[in-house]
Amino acid sequence: MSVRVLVTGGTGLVGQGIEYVIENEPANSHFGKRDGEEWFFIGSSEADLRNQEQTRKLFEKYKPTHVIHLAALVGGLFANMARKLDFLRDNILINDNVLHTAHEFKVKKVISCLSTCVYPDKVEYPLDETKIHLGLPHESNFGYAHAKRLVDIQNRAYKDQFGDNFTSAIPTNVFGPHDNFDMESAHVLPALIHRCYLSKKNNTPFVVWGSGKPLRQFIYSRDLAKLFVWMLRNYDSVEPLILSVGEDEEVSIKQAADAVVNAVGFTGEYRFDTTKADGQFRKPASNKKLLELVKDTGFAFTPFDKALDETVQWFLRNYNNARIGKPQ
Ligand code: NAP
Ligand code: GFB
Repeated sequence: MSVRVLVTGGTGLVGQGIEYVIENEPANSHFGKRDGEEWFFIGSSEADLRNQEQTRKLFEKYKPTHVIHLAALVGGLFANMARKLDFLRDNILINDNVLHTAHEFKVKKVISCLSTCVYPDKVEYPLDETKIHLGLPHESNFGYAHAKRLVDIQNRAYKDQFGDNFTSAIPTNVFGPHDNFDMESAHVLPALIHRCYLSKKNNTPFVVWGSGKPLRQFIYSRDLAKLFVWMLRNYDSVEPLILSVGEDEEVSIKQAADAVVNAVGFTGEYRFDTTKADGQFRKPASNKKLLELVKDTGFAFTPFDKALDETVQWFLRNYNNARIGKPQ
């Protein structure tokens, strides 16, 4: 049986992580490409998924049997705070078009991508798969968070009424090669890597935004990619699945910034701009369910410092083609 996997958002951080894994892991292994599989990694230049007709044309072209749906308007804290309606509307349009077209084309499985920032801001920790809808998300990203929560509701409705095998993954903060390094819209690690690189190059102070006190869990895009490949082949429940490093891997933004300073080799002045927002203080996620499911696959997380170093080396090698925003 031929398997045709369409990866929407295939040109982004997570999508390129999956393409790297499929091309570099041993063929027919747990995470490598399997005989009879074809993988298609698409970006917005092929189809604007906010547009229903363009979405249909894309499915007619690739006739996918399986979809990993990653495409989204994505950004860090400050982008979310500045564009709550865009993050709500764009993602609702993209998700509804992809899920309904997948339903009409009788796609065998769709895995969509939520985020741990969709969880309620005030809930008993750690976060697990049962707590998504138990309260309002953090103020800073309620647009994105509600659009993403709706995917879980849509999956359940398609399953209930038509039996569609639609499910979702819930990653924590992701980092790695091919990320968005534009300091205005990026997430914290790519923003700090870019800013620290410029501070070293221009001999200027390295400034971290906020107090440095918030806590985060960071998963390497190439580790997350393996878990998406595993889910595609082995996970058939509508229940979302958290894809994260352990709770004990939670680090402060200060510790993350220290690791960036070390990876970039910066020795100059380093300070915090506390006029900038801290956002949600923490969103500690449990990966207990995941570890139980992948215990026989030999999967292991890449140590943070090694993953960060690989990301910095990729950034330095690809600075001229990377997403860096306005030239500095
Ligand atoms: P990214 O690097 O910004 O990539 C976004 C992808 O979506 C790109 O391939 C982009 O295509 C595509 N896209 C955006 N708008 C589109 C549109 N209107 N029509 C078609 N394609 C569109 O994002 P990412 O970090 O890889 O995120 C992938 C998924 O992971 C998203 O669903 C995101 O919500 C989720 N997630 C990310 C994080 C994180 O920390 N990054 C954490 C949790 C969950 P172009 O390249 O052509 O623009
Ligand atoms: O990664 P980040 O933008 O997203 O910010 P969130 C994490 C923390 O890093 C915040 C601090 O406490 C920021 O104050 N920070 C320090 C910085 N310096 C910087 C910087 O230069 N840029 C950025 N961006 N942060 C996002 C959600 O929340 O998590 C998104 O808004 C998405 O919707 C993403 O879900 C995964 O973790 O705060």
